[in-house]
Amino acid sequence: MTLSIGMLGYRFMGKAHSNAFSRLSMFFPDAPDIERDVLVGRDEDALADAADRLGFARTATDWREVVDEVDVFYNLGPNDVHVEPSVAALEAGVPVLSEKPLAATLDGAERMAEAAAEADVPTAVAFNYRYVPAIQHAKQLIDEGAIGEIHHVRANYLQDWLVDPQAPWSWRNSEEIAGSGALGDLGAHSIDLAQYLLGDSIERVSGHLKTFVEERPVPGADGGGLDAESGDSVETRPVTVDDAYSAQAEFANGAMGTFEASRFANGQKNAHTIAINGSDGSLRFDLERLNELEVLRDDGRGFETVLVTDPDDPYLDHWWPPGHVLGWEHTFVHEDYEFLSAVAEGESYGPNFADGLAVQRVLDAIERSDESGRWVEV
Ligand code: 4PW
Repeated sequence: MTLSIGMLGYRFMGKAHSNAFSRLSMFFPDAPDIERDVLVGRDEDALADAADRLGFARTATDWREVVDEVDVFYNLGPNDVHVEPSVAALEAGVPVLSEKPLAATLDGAERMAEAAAEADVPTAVAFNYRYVPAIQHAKQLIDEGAIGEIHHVRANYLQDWLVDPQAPWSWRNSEEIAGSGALGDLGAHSIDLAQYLLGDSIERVSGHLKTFVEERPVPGADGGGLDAESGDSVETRPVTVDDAYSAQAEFANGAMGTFEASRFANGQKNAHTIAINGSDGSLRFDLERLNELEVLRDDGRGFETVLVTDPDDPYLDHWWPPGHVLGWEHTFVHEDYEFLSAVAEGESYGPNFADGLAVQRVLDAIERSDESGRWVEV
């Protein structure tokens, strides 16, 4: 059986998933066969060029015409186009992977989760950092009880691509398109990781959002984004989302969470860290050193840096000999392997749209807390 793939979006995430598709048959021979069928976008020339580079057989400028013609639909567009195409695909019985956050609004995320609950097919929300082998190792340790009862989780996701006030505007700066800023783009990952690792949900939060620069130059032909050059346009567009957020959280089992994300953390490029303290030990992870997990056990030896690159570590038997490290792009290979296998086998998959909605409820609560100046229930 060959699964035909339709993919909306061909920039950053489009490249990441297309790269993963190319690696699948080479490194995961038991993955289902796939065919890159149709690439969807609005700009015909850019789309044709992208289809050529990313290996798609055909293109379409209207998702409505193709969403029911494929076996799997990848929705990698900006957040405001997650809802309609994904719901239409699910109504046609087509499994969907959506980029994160699940939607620009809580209402949109609820619609997606409802459509997923009604469709008898797997859905996925692209929380790719669950697929870092060191994170899966951390999950195993927590589930085995190696660090005991969890008291604290502390998660930061820090970038600095907007610290220059002349960094150009992009869709990530628009509330209408993105929903929120650092909160949804970065915080969604931390919140998902924390809830996943602890196997617990956040019940109430106190949040603070901040926008440091209120308008930015319109982008040049290449658009704005994480690697855009500073703009010199005198024309500007308003920034209508947060540049940074912080939040305190309480988990159902009583654990305390502290969260922060920023696009103004000067010198930090993609520093996604999570630390967990339990009654019998602690764990520390930093995405910029993603092959390592720092582990404190109850044996008096202090923190030990464990290199998670052995063949018996998660997914490592598919790659290279011990010590031959993996990178950011491998998380997408693992994610697509698991999702496409679930689709081929007709099995359930997680993180799915229900997990995406659970994160979206926390994002929404953090915004409500910021507005009211009080702790709020999720
Ligand atoms: O995972 C991260 C995202 O959530 C990415 O590496 C870049 O920052 C792109 O969007 C956000």
